[in-house]
Amino acid sequence: MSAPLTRAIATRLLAERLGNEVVVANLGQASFDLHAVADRPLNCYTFGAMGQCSSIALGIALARPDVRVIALDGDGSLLMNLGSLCTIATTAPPNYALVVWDNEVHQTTGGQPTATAAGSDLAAIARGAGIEKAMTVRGEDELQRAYDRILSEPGPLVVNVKVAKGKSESGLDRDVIGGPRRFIRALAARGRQSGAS
Ligand SMILES: Cc1ncc(C[n+]2csc(CCOP(=O)(O)OP(=O)(O)O)c2C)c(N)n1
Ligand SMILES: [Mg+2]
Repeated sequence: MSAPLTRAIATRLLAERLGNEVVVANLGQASFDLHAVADRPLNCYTFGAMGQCSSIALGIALARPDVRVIALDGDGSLLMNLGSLCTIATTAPPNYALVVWDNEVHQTTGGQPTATAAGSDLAAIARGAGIEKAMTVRGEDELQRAYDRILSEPGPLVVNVKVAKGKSESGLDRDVIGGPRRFIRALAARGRQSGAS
């Protein structure tokens, strides 16, 4: 079996394909890696609010149906807010995709195992919540096919990505005012169009 994907590589593979999509990143590792490989004004980094990444991205997707929104969540964080999957299924925004970096640990706080280490299957839980397009991917080829779908198909999609354990090699200034302000301005400047692109 080939070595598991790293979160940094999976993030870079997405970043290489981004256009005008909004990307909302989970607190900690997901934001550190996204900032390191592809800092851009349409990235929304989150701080402190464990569990809220999928919901913040959902709110943006519902408010701006003309913009494709991709959330980069963590397994531990999504497990803290599983009801979010039901709200995603109920509201079903076609411009929404949830990617989960499933490293089976709370990496940011020291690597405590999450329920996915014991077999909980976030893609199956998402399907149970009513999201039909929910899958688990391993390896670069499967991941690229999932990105094809995220960037072209109507959502909502949930893509649970099995990634290796390990800390990001980068950090991120905790600029809780300037970061969101830059994002809000960039999103406002992205004029409204007739459909998600
Ligand atoms: C409500 C709440 N509880 C706990 C924390 C501390 N905390 C920050 S990140 C984190 C772990 C996140 O785990 P996961 O979503 O799997 O992301 P990873 O660190 O593995 O990338 C924890 C417990 C917090 N910020 N907020
Ligand atoms: Mg994790």
